[in-house]
Amino acid sequence: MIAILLAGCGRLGFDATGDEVADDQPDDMADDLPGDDGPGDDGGPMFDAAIGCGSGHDEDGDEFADDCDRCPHVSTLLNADRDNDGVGDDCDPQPDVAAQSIARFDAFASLPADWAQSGTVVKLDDAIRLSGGASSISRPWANGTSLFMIGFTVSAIASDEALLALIVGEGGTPRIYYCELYDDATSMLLQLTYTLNGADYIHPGLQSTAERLSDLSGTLAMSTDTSKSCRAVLPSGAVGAEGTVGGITPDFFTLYAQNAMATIDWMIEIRTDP
Ligand SMILES: [Ca+2]
Ligand SMILES: [Ca+2]
Ligand SMILES: [Ca+2]
Repeated sequence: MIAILLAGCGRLGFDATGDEVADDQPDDMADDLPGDDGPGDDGGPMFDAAIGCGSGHDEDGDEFADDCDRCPHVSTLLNADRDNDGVGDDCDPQPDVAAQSIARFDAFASLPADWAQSGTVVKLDDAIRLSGGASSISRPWANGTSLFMIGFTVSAIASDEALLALIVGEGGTPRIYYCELYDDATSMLLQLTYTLNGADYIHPGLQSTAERLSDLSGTLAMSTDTSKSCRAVLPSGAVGAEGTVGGITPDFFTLYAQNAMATIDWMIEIRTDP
């Protein structure tokens, strides 16, 4: 009864986990559960105020603001991070190795100025839309090990070959590689693709998918580790393709849609330190 009364009075100093750190203190992640501080005043905002997070935007709706959220694209109750590297367990490619950082998260509540646009790029409410024959946004990216991931919806495709791709490459050269969902108008593949000359396209990794690209929502992720990988999580489940890509030292990253109307809800880059 005492605890209930305290909860009803704003929970000042209340300690649900009994660890002698009040819920509203910034070091008390364990009991910063959404809802534990009362309606409208629960774990995320309380925590945010405590450590000064101020993005005011919560892409995944878990009440941790994007800039305080250790997986800003994955709704989680605890925001737990057991290796304490700043990337939450639910999105850390090595959750027990403290080597990752969130290098970039774009919720596309706005389109940051460092994205260069090409083709038809439309800013929506909390998303961007790439449409037409060939549209993209690009920004500089130094070669290294990163995991790029997007949340997307493709609402329509042209009857021609359509694709949605994450691309890295060397500016001013044809040397690029893709992680792409490629619909050839009869079926769809998840492909790791590269070209060194802009004419020959090689697929070191390739998997068929149950879905077609049109009317499809999911996530698409590319890892730029030594062995490159491309992975999609689709309504039918996860599909992956990986292989070796040599001879490319990327200096840009691109989100690209061809013959497709693709809405990109968010993009995250999780960097792994050497
Ligand atoms: Ca959040
Ligand atoms: Ca989250
Ligand atoms: Ca971590």
